Amino acid sequence: MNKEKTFVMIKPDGVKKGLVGEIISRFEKKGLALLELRLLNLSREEAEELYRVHEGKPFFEPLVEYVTSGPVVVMVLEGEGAVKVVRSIVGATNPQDALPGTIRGDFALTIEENIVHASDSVESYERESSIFFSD
Ligand code: 3AN
Repeated sequence: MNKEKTFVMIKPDGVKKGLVGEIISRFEKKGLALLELRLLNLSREEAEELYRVHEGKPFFEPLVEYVTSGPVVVMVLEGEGAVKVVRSIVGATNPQDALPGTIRGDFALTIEENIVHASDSVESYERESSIFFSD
């Protein structure tokens, strides 16, 4: 058994396009359990902390501006191999490389607005989820 947790954020474009239900439904249908769920507006500090690994890169500032531009939905999902399973449901970072059937493959066109963020490791999950959820 390799039951683990992962963190997902539906970005402002996902919320604006009315995809919250569709996205959560894909995770639920796969068999992942929804442990935490919040709709909120990210502060600049929260956005900078979430994307800390990208600090100094040319897309960092536009990325922070973008994720603070409207409401987002953050959640914690749990299940067997959740980190890897969720990344495969989400699809490649660049939606132009994301396969049809993945969230980015079906609903996004550009890397700047790629609908969802999902943790890339258990360590990232722990750091990212602690920004929004205690415990
Ligand atoms: P992922 O979200 O698939 O884990 P990361 O962590 O490499 O991908 O990137 C985080 C976010 O930064 C992406 N979701 C995307 O919005 C943005 N991003 C990453 N690479 C680029 C890039 N080359 N140009 C513009 N934005 C980027």
